[in-house]
Amino acid sequence: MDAANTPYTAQVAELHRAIEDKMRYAVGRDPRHARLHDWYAATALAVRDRIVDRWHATARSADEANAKRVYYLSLEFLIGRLLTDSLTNLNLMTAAKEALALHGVSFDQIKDLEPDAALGNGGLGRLAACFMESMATVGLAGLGYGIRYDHGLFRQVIRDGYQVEMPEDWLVFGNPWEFERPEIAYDIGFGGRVLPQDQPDGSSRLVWMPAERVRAVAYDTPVVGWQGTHINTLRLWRARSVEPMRLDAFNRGHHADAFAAQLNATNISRVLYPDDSSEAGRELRLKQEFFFTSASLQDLVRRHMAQQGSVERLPDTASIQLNDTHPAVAVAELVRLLVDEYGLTLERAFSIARGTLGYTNHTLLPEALESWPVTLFERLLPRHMQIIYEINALHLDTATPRPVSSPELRRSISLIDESNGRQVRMGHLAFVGSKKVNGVSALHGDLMKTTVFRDFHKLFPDRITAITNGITFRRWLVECNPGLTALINDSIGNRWVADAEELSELARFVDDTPFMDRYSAVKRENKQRLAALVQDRMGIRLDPDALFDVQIKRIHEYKRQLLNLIETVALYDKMRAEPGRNWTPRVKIFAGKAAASYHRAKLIIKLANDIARVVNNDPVVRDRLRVVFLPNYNVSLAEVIIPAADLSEQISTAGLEASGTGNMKMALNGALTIGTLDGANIEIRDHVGDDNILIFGLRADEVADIKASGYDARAKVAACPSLAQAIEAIRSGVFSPDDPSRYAGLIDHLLNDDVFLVTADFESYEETHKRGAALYRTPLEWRRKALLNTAAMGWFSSDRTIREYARDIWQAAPHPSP
Ligand code: 26V
Repeated sequence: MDAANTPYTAQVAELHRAIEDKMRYAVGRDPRHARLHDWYAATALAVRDRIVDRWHATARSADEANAKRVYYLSLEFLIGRLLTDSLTNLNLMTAAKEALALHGVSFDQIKDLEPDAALGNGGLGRLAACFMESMATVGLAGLGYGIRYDHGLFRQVIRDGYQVEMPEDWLVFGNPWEFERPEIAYDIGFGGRVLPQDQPDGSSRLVWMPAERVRAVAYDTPVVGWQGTHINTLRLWRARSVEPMRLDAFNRGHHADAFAAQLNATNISRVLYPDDSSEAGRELRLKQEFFFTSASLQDLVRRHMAQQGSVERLPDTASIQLNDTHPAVAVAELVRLLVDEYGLTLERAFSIARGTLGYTNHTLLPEALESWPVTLFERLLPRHMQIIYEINALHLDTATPRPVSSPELRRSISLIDESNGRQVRMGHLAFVGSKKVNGVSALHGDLMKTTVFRDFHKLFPDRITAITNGITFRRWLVECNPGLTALINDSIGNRWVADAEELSELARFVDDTPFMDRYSAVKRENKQRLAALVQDRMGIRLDPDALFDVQIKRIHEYKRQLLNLIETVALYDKMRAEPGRNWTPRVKIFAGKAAASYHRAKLIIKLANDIARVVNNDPVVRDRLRVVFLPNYNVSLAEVIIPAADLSEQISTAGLEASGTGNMKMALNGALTIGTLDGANIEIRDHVGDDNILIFGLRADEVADIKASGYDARAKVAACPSLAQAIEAIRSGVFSPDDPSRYAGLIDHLLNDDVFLVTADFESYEETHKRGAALYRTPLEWRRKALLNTAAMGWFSSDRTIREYARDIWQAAPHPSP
């Protein structure tokens, strides 16, 4: 059945029937006794059926067109839910709602029963999910490769104000969106030795004899593009043991031993690493990286061989994008496959690899740059270690445009860091093995050239590019904000969904009162929806007319939730000191997870909750200030918060947030940004204009200067009374009477070594907040600026980002819709 060509009433009837059939024959339940979860499962399966034919047709069309394949290798895909996404992109949402209603079931009741696929930590993983959807939308033959974790990112519970991590269990009720492919499986080796082996022709070559083998089994999930014209694949690998069990051990009564290998193997795809943690160097993580990289490369080389018959043309038929350095071992693994399995010379193999691979860098933070001890690498991947040495020699002696003779330069660009007990530098490996290395915003690209990759950039001046991130407007406007979508469609039609720059047409409505009234009404409804959620989950009542001031993202010192909290306290102090003043009512909304091992970030969560408790129980500020920390931030929660935001907090220390994408989502949904000139904030300002954004604080170059000359936080605090007072309140236990010294260490650290320049930016931040609050009191001005944000965000569609990758990195073109 082709949904697009079927009349609406027939669509409803067919879906109604299909859901009932799925209920009986796939879920196995009598519809009269079905529970809500059964209705969710039956609906998802019925929708999946409507995907499959076009999915197969897309694959055939890509084959027939001989389309260049784009492979996106990522350890993280932060997908969220798929029911609303699939129905929207298939244009079946209204019909599905009606079909369910005929069964006496409301769509809104079942959609929340779908667990989030939370196979990612934050921005990097969500970007991968947006890219998959945009590749399908623009018609690229894109295929995502990753790991099918049994458990995604931990569920965050707030107990007594503290974050507690609970295991996440998204697969307990099964996953209706995926297809297991037991026949698509590859063996992945670990450990063992590399031995010379005599060949029949008298020559000798090296052969890797792994000590251990683990099997990677494919699970495919269709990725539906807008209007369902192209449907691509996300292929996730699950680890199985090569042998199901050891029967001999079992028969001897050694029951645990009989399954030991199975357990060891399956551990590889057990859990997602909470990546933003400071501890690194765990063996299992390196195993995960090699596991999915090797399976993916074996799979794509096999596909290429089946179609082309020779590995030589790989760079013409395939582009492989490495999402950060997590799959950087691909450089060595692809060379190994080409040399050891296809008999190429190392030079030829390396040249093919470099013609095929691209690498995206997502952070400049030194502690986040991956490196592995040579000893660990050698033990797990002995053949790859040899190949990396050979690539290093080639790169240092011959492959660079100029011979690299200075020992200092050789040290700085070597793949091996000799200064730190010998480490393999994965960023360097990815750099030398890629045709292009890209940053995720203009500023980030520039900083890559002057900081981490400075010496590389001198040697390879054409390699670094900057392609600014984007977001898919289907999920981050059409699906999460139906009210605004309807208003936009009524005003300018719906072509903008595929051609986001058309949103600029909205600018001509700024003085159109009926339109603007509706725009305000939509925002208010979205705020009411969020208020209802907060009331329901936390028992806190929010005033939908207050300014909703939102900071939602991973908790990290560089993102400076602490700056926001200190400003909250300063505002609280002022409201208490002058309760009679005409304050702008404000709700401070926080959400985000901290890495389990990141103690200071977890203490910041506790501080947010402590401040919330005191403020929300203080009758003096009632109805003017509320503080909310919403637990368990994930994609689904973001979909409720973002449409309700008035003010978007993007306040990282300039130079440290590579891009940000939450900034784009909130601006698109009509929030004003309060932000530093960092990452994509700079480009958001360029698009929305200086008048429609609240910029404050030091710029990246000023941050660098201040850090170079030494910064004295105490002097700064002494000179700013509101900052001094807020800090003293936190330090002395005003918000932690049960344990007055709880925050003494946190505040001392801030005063002694304010690494992220919280105190340096405070005054300017507080001042800018005051401007924002004043502006909010002239609602017509505020909403005018909000609309101009929505209207100016078209460029930040991930469709644009993907087209730039296709043109500048992948040299890949869309193939016709099937
Ligand atoms: C990882 C780590 C690990 C060690 C401790 C410090 C630390 C800090 C950050 C990270 C995350 C690195 C990868 C990442 O998620 N980067 C984000 O990528 C987004 C998509 O490009 C981008 O919008 C965000 O600005 C960037 O932080």
